[in-house]
Amino acid sequence: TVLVVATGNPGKLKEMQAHLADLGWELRLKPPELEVEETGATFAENACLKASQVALATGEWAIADDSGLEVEALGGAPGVFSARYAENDAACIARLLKELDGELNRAARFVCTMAIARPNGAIALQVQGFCPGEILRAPEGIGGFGYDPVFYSPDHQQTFAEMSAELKRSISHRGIAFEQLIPLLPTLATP
Ligand code: ITT
Repeated sequence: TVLVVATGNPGKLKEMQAHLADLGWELRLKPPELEVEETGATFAENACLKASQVALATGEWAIADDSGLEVEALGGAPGVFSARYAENDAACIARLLKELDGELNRAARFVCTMAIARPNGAIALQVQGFCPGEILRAPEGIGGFGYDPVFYSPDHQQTFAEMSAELKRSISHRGIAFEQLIPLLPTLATP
């Protein structure tokens, strides 16, 4: 069965493809011209919007990920605005570090909501994963994408950008969401 991966973010796409590899589904990329406006107020609303609209437009099953960083000292910002916090990843990190300048509370968490829509656009399932961490005062590491260089895991004593892709997959918000999603996939359709 075809499953369209409804993301335009290359970093996310790579991780989603790795999580979904070898499950028997025929993964397809979202047509690049197909862009969904994220008008929802929550990760769940945006994930469902993206999955539904891409499924409807392609007539195939679709999976979407809406994710972001919630920083305690910023009242949960940037949250659903994580991708739109600044022009690009480097500028997003620069803005975050500036907002947290002098702040001692560095607690944060990554959130990931994943939704799967049927070919008719109906949402078939939705899961959510969280990963706690701390925001460093300067970037460390070159792996991953987005806020990874400033997101430090106290458990593993490294940032998401310093750890291997395998370790990130096993502990990240996206990994935790996939842990819930993967056992449910066979109940939706035979791949
Ligand atoms: P799509 O909607 O096309 O999937 P997007 O980048 O707009 O791409 P989101 O609206 O879900 O996706 O924004 C998520 C943002 O949160 C993303 O751009 C990163 O800045 C950040 N983010 C999410 N997961 C991350 C991760 O694993 N590591 C670092 N940053 C992450």
